[in-house]
Amino acid sequence: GLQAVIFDVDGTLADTERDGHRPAFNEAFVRHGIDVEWDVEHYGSLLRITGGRRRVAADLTGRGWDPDDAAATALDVHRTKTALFVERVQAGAFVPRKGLTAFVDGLVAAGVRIGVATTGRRDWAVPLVRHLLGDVVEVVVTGDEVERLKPDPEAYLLALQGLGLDASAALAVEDSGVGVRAATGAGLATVVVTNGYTVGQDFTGAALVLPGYDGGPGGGPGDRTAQGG
Ligand code: XBP
Ligand code: MG
Repeated sequence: GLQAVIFDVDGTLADTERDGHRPAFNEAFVRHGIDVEWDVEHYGSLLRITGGRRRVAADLTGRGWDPDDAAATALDVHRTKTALFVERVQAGAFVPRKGLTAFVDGLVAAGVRIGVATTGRRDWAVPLVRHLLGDVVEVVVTGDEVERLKPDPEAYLLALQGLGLDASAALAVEDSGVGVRAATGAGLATVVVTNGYTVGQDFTGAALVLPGYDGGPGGGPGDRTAQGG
């Protein structure tokens, strides 16, 4: 039977992208004197590029920057962005998605173990996971531990390894098409809990697609406002 559930972080545990990472990137651009501001819609389209550093580099290259300059600047901007985002996490700026806490409590009560697989940076991901889920999480795999970011399955494979389980004994919970490819690529049955940025993406291979943890509409953070998708 089911022995563990492995959760993605961004968009799955909390609504961290639109009002979290995005403004932190924008503040980092300001601090580095770069005249770039990512609005909600543009950031949504950039989310197909995983990894904040790669996302910045791709955007700058798209604006005509030399690729080497873009890569070097992305490294600096992303370092600043990470520090800013850690501050937001420490300030308690993020809350669990509606219904998540009850869902996880139910799993733990049923003896199901909890893991996390993100390819975001460890500096912010570990404190955020502790803040959102407390100490029920046994294994946290982050972008610092993998060679290849999602949609590569590496993060999920490492999480399974950390739990000592085969994919057949676990379930993944994701919010995005990129995440579904990573999780199913690791052989995991995958439940998608959509949000405003991800609803309508290609979830081919997912076992189930839900609008929220508590079933009904309004269960997703993106339901607070229209975000496109
Ligand atoms: C989410 C990402 C990350 C975050 C920003 O990854 O793609 O890039 O948007 O975090 P996942 P960083 O789906 O694996 O959670 O800036 O630390 O990359
Ligand atoms: Mg996600």
